[in-house]
Amino acid sequence: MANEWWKKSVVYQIYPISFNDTTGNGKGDIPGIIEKLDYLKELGIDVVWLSPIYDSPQADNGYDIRDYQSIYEQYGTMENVERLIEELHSRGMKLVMDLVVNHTSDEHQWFIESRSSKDNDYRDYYIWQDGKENGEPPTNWGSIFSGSSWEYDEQTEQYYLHLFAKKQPDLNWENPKLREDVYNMMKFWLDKGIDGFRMDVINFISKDQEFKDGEIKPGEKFGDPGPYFVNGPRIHEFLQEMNEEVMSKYDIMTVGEMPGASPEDAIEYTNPANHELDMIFTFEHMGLDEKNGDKWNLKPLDLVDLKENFEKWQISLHGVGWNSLYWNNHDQPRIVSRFGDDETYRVKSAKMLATCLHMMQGTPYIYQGEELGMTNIRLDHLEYYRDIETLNMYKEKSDLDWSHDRIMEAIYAKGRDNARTPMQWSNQKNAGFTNGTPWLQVNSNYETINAEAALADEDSIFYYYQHLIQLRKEFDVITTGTFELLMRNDPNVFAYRRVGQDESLIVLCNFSSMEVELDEKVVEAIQEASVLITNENKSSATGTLSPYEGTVFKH
Ligand code: TEU
Repeated sequence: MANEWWKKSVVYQIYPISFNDTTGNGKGDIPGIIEKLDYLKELGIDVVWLSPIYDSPQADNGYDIRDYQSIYEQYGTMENVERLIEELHSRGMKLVMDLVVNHTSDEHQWFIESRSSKDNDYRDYYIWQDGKENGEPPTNWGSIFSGSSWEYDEQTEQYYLHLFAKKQPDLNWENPKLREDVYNMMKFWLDKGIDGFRMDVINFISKDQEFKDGEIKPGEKFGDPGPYFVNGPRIHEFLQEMNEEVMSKYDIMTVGEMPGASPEDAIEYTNPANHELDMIFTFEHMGLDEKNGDKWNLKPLDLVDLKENFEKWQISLHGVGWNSLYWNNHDQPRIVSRFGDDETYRVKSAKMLATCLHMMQGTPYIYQGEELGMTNIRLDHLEYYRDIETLNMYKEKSDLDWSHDRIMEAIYAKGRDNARTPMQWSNQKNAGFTNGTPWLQVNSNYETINAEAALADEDSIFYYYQHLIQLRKEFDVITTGTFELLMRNDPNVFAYRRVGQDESLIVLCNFSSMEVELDEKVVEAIQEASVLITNENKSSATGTLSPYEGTVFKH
């Protein structure tokens, strides 16, 4: 905790299956990551967050773990991971691993034992309940990946809980033996020299023990279980225990993935005085383009909502917690397709979006390919999609009478495979990702959008990110300054001021394809200022912003 190095760090997320394949099996691997470390160093990142590489039957690309302490064969070996740690450390970079302990795979030894009999020692490692008197599941809860969140098991005639897929049974955190095993597993990895954890849906681990039915929202078949496990009754106790047993003994960073956490929750989780986590991932800004809490129910973004949401997080956490900043990860569509323009203004809008995020307070996360402005994909047939969430959702929405076209539009806008298409390294076959058949189609735009082209072009998105990362190192105002939203009601301009001890910044971002006027007050404020970074050919203040312009002024 001592020096809080993660406050000045920029993290790069690698989704291993789609990063770089060295064996020709169509899936990325650990040697493939090692091959690209100089590329990451060139970008200037400090920390790599690696999505799960553990042994897994891959029902959810590794978020279903069979063995926490061995490596998925197709990704490589434990020796490869040890070498990855060394190679990162020798370049001055760190490694954060994914910690998935809300659930395991149903093929995990604990679950095999647990389901074998009611008196097995591992029975209480998972959440088993009797059905209702009529034989229905214990509660009406829906699963995040569609259907009921309970699965009946004939062997012992009880149901087990799975908030995600059937193959992802939820662990029972009420059981102290389970908790101890998790802490020991964490120490196993930390003792290997890793530098922290990204904790998968960690605010879901404490379940209300009453197991009551949830509210059924209009148009839905199942009840909403959220109130019974999101930021559940014992969550702070569990995290404090984990901190005392594990985190407090190492100099590491932790980030909790937390759907449904408000800024008030985030302060509790990340205030150093509480001894829980260093930061969390909020989902609020990712939910502004959906209706009724259903990500597939599309709604255009109102920029004012986005601005006010960031304002709330920036101001609430200042001095009492810590933000993480992200536009993208392996679960979200590509930001340039979502809030930018992935055609005419692809390069410019990608830079603008980066500017807007990277000038805020918090630890920025860059998801593989974001630094190239990689875009969403539209696959012609449902069968080309691989993601379990997408495939299950298709069935569920069809049953609810959504038309094929409506569902496909939702997949094009929000499907997780948008983020998971192979990394585009070059204009060679399969974008240089593999010599074999890629596990998911490569985006056909790889001939122009690829790392090789970006590295050869000094105006590329890649070098723009590199510059933003350098600025974060150079100017303390970015990490410590206050935040003030400007031009609050403007529907196109996201403008804010950061004030620090030695300098202050005015960040101006145009989220539209039109030229826009700036407020007089803003124009006045930037008169004497110099341009710190811009995606426009601009060296001094003007009264307008060009389409998708992002410019930062500094005093
Ligand atoms: O995601 C948790 C989560 O609730 C959502 O982001 C989810 O992926 C989905 O998009 C909701 O519509 C985490 C992981 O990031 C995700 O990849 C896993 O599938 C999930 O947990 C289960 O481990």
